[in-house]
Parts: sequence; structure tokens; C-alpha cells
Amino acid sequence: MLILHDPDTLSHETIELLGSKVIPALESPSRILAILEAVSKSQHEVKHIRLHDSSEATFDSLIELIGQTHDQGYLGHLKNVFKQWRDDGLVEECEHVLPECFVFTSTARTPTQPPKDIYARAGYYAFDMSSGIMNKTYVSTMASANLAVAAVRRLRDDQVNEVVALCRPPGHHCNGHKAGGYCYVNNAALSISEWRRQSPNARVGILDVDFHHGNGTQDIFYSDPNVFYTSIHGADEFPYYTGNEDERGDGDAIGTNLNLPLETGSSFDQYLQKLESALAGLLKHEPEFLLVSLGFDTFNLDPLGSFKIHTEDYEVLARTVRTRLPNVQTVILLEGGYVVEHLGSNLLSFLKGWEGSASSP
Ligand code: OKP
Ligand code: ZN
Repeated sequence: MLILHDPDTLSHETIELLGSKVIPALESPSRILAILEAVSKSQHEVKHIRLHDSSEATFDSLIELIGQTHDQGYLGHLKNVFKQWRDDGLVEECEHVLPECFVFTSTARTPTQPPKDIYARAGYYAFDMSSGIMNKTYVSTMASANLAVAAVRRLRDDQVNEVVALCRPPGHHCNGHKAGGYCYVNNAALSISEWRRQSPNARVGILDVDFHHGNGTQDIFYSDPNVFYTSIHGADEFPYYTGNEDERGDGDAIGTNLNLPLETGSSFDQYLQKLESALAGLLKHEPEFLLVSLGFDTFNLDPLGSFKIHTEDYEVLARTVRTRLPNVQTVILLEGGYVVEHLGSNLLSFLKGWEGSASSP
């Protein structure tokens, strides 16, 4: 299978608040390095893409696509905040921007303008403290986003049925206005924007199998009847305030959002029951394009997840999906997964199940 990687995705390396401790973020470059190591010993084809060396036209069209989802104030913040803090002497070159105060609603109105205070802006454009911004965050975020776009172009140009993009940072927690949960640009939304450039009215399916609810992706497509979003995620887990079954979409998109929270500690058999519901929903939507938000934090040893899923289960997971939705062109984007030593084998297991099932170009 074709796997896309951009070396610039490795430059972002930040901190997070976990419990009461500020630690190096679990979402680290070593995740991608471990995957690259594993796939280099496999039959899969890894293609290195370099946004950095791309034409101005590629860059411009990427910015245009990102602008369809993310607001300009937010994007300007991502691009400039580190330098602003640096220039003001608030951080050293090797340090990180983290928010201290978030938007809250004790006042009667929600703010429509970013606050003037440079500290406060970090909280205006984020919803948690696992989305630090350092010197290279913007470069990596753009490279990651570009992989999501490049994957769709490959689907079309190479006439293949699936492409994997090793996105990092991940994307499913951020909406158009706020970073959070290690995410800065919603890569899934970008792939879909790119797909829609050629098929504006396409019916699209999103299957989010990361351990965490993809609140950002849900938000972005909540009122979009053409996009069916479904997620299987740990109940009552991060991001805590979203992911309930009663979030079903808005207006004429009611019924196109399907949340399937699963008790922490659940087994793979219990997981598969939820997967059946997710697939039934997707099948009914009849997507011509499928986006898989693939996280390996469902793995039994993951520090941020709590399902009892093992390496060989990913093969079954992938086969189950591909058998039910054969021949739908699919982009698979990496989201979470934090047991670095097992990421490679987990991905290989997933790809084995995917490729071993009915799907031919
Ligand atoms: C990102 B992705 C829980 C702290 C959670 C952020 C987790 C982000 C997960 N006590 N910190 O969906 O894998
Ligand atoms: Zn996750």
C-alpha cells in the first residue's frame, strides 16, 4: 500500500500538561520514526513528500484549502504566536507557548474578537493544554496537512483504492477555531475539501477509530448532510464534553453524525459490536469517498486509552471495514497512538487486514 510521509512532520516537539505535570508531549516525532522503521522492512511503498520543496502553486492551494475550514485569525495565530512571544521575551527559542486562560461563558456574551493580551490569545485559540506551540509547530502542521491533500491527489492520479498518510500532528480534535488534543489543523477536513474540488456534491463517510472522540471533525461537518461522521471512542474520556450518542447532527444533517461511546476496559469483541453499527451507518450513507481517522491509542498498553485491543485485532478491524465497504476510495490518516514500540506492528497488522480483503482498483 502507498504510505505518504513528509520529514517536516518530525520537527514539531512540544510539551503538555498531563495531570498536574508539564511533560514532553506523548505525541512525539518518535511515533513516526517507529512507523517508518517498521514499514521500511515491509512490502509497502513509502513515498516522501516535501511541502518545503513544493511549488508556490502547491503551497497557495494548500492555504486556500485550509482556509475553507480554519478562520484567518486562528491561522495567523498558529503562524505567528511563537515569534510574538519570543520577540516579547516571554519564551526562549527552545520553549513553548501554552495557554493560561480559556474562553468561558460566565458573561452573557461569547467574545467575537481575539483578546488584545498576547497571553490570553493562546487561550482564545485553544481548548486545552495539550496543544503547545513551539518554533516548528507551524512548519510541521502544514506538512501534515499537505499529506492529507497529497493522499487524495494520489487516489485520483494513481487510480489506487487507498492511500495512507502519516500525518503528524494529528487533526481530529481541532475545529476551525481552536487547537486541542495535539491537533492544530483538521487533516480529515482537508482531505475532504480536496476531494470536493472535483466532486463538490460527493457523499463522504468518516470512520474515526482513534480512542478519543474527534470533536473537531464532528463540529466541522455537524450541519453537512453529505458527510457522515461516525466514531467509536472511550466513554467519558478526553475530550470529555463531546461524543455522546445524542449528538446526531443539525438541520437536514440530522442522522449524519453517529457517536458510539464504548465503556473503558472494553474487549475487542465489544468493540466489534460498535464497529458493526458504525459500518451499518456508513453503508446506508453510500459514500463515494471514505476517510479513516486511524488511531492506535485503542491498543491495550496505551497510556491514554483503555480498551483491550491487541496487535492482531487491528487486522480483523481493517478487514471488517474493507469487506463491508469494498472499492470505496479511501484515505487513511494517522491520528493518535502513543506506545511507540508497538505502533509499527499495529499499523502493519491493520494494513494486512485491509489489503487482504476485497478491493481492486
Ligand atoms: C489526541 B488523540 C487525559 C489527558 C488528555 C490529551 C489527549 C489528546 C489525544 N487525562 N490529553 O485523539 O490521540
Ligand atoms: Zn486519541
